[in-house]
Amino acid sequence: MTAPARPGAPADPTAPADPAGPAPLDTPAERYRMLRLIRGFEELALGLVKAGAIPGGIHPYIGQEAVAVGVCSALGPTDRLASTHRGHGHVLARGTAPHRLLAELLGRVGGANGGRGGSMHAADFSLGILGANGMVGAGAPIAVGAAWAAATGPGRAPAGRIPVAVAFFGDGALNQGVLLESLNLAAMWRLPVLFVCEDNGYATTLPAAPLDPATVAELDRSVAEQLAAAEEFALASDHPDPAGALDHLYADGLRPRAGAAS
Ligand SMILES: Cc1ncc(C[n+]2csc(CCOP(=O)(O)OP(=O)(O)O)c2C)c(N)n1
Ligand SMILES: [Mg+2]
Repeated sequence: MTAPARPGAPADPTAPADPAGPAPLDTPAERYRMLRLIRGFEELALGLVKAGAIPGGIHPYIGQEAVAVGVCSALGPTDRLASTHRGHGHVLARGTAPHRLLAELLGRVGGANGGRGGSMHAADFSLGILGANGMVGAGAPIAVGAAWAAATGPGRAPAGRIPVAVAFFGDGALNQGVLLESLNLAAMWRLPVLFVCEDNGYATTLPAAPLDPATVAELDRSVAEQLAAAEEFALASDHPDPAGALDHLYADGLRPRAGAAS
C-alpha cells in the first residue's frame, strides 16, 4: 500500500528533478565553486538549526568539503554513491540543486525527497545518490549491492564498464561488522566499489585517539552530573515527568553547544 500523496508533493519524490545531471567538476574553478557552495550551504543550515527552522538536527560537512568534491569529480554519469549521516557535501557535490536539499532539510514538499527524508535520508536516484544514512556504516552494503546489481543484474554493463559505486563512511564506522562484511564481499566478488573513509579523528564527538583515564573519569563525572540534575528535575514535581526530564537534560546538558550541531 502506498502512502497518500501530500498536497503539492511530487508523485515520486525520487523522480528526476535535476535534468542538468551531475554537477560539473571538471575544472579547478568548478571544483572550488563547489567547495564554497558546500561551506556556504552548511553555514546557512546551521543558522536555520539554531533558529529552530530545521526539525531535528544536522551533521555539518564543514572541513570535509574537499573529500566529496574530489571523489565526485572523478565519477561518471552512471556511477553511484551511498552517503553517511554527514551527507550534505556528497549530495551537493554530486549535483542535487542546493534549494532542493535545503527544502528537504526544512521538511518542505519541494525537497529532494518531498520533505520526508530530511538531512539523514537525502537521496536523489536520478543522480545515483542512493541516500544519506543515519546508521553508521550502513551505506557500505548499499554500495556493494548497487555494484553487484550493476555487474550481474539485467541490463548489466560489459566487464570493465560497470558503473562504480562509492561507499562513504567515517572512521567511527571501522568496527561495524556490516562495513567489514561489505569490504569482504566486494573483494570476493571483485566488485567496482570505492570505499572512502573520511577520517576526521572523531566518532562524531568521541575522539578516536585513546583517552587517558583522567579524561574518561571526567566524561563519566559530567554525564553522571547531568543525569542527576535531570532526575532531580523529574522528581521535584508532584507529577514525575520523564519527557520533561529529557527536555531538561537536552536543554541544560547534552544539547550541543552553540555553533556545534555535532
Ligand atoms: C549502527 C549505529 N551505531 C551507532 C550509532 C550512533 N552514532 C551516530 S554518529 C556515530 C559516530 C560516527 O562516527 P564517524 O563515522 O567517524 O562519523 P563522523 O560523525 O565523525 O563524521 C555513532 C556511533 C549509529 N547512528 N548507528
Ligand atoms: Mg569520524
